Amino acid sequence: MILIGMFDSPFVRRVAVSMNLLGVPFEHRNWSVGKDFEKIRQYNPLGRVPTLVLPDGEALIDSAAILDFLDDEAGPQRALVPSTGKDRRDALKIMAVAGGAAEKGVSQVYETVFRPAEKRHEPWTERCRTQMHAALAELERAAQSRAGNWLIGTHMTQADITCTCVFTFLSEALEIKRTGPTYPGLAALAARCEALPEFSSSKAPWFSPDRKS
Ligand SMILES: N[C@@H](CCC(=O)N[C@@H](CS)C(=O)NCC(=O)O)C(=O)O
Repeated sequence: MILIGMFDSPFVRRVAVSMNLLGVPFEHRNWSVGKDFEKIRQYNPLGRVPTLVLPDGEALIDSAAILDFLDDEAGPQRALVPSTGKDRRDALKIMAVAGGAAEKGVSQVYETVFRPAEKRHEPWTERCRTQMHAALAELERAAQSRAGNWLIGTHMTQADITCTCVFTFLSEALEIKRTGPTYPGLAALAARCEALPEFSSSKAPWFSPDRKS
């Protein structure tokens, strides 16, 4: 399988980490949504990442659909989202809140990357920031209520993976630690996950020790 997209995207990264945890090998195409837009569009009409190309050439798009495919292949015993009941509902809710925080973070990044300074609209960025911090506050409450444990049940689930990929992305791309409230419960969860090889093998360039900024 071929995973398209850079690991600075929390959506790409949660797919990569999930494939690592499930033992599904993949080839990685480190394509940028900016400069490699046309190449990505050959596999995904939206030109977005992640895109997962299966061995028969079928291309799956959107991380939620890709994660659903991976869980389906793994079977209910190994699936990363609990298969039924309250654990499933809770995991899906945490994933939705974390995914929303990531979208609001991505919107803030795109405001500076894709839009010239004179076309930026501060009230829109402020709205995104408010939504992102409200989502993080909710995730922080969940993390603190489960301190030292996984977010759901007794083992790592997609809730932990998604929260970690999103928290790491927001910490690094937007430096939320420097500019906003701190989230010690999420930071502890992320530190625990990021120490695992399944996470560390899919790190974005900003983790590089020689990164200057
Ligand atoms: N809902 C999508 C969101 C993916 C997403 O926002 N990807 C960004 C990179 S982080 C992207 O492709 N941006 C380019 C664009 O939207 O044009 C998913 O979960 O896969």
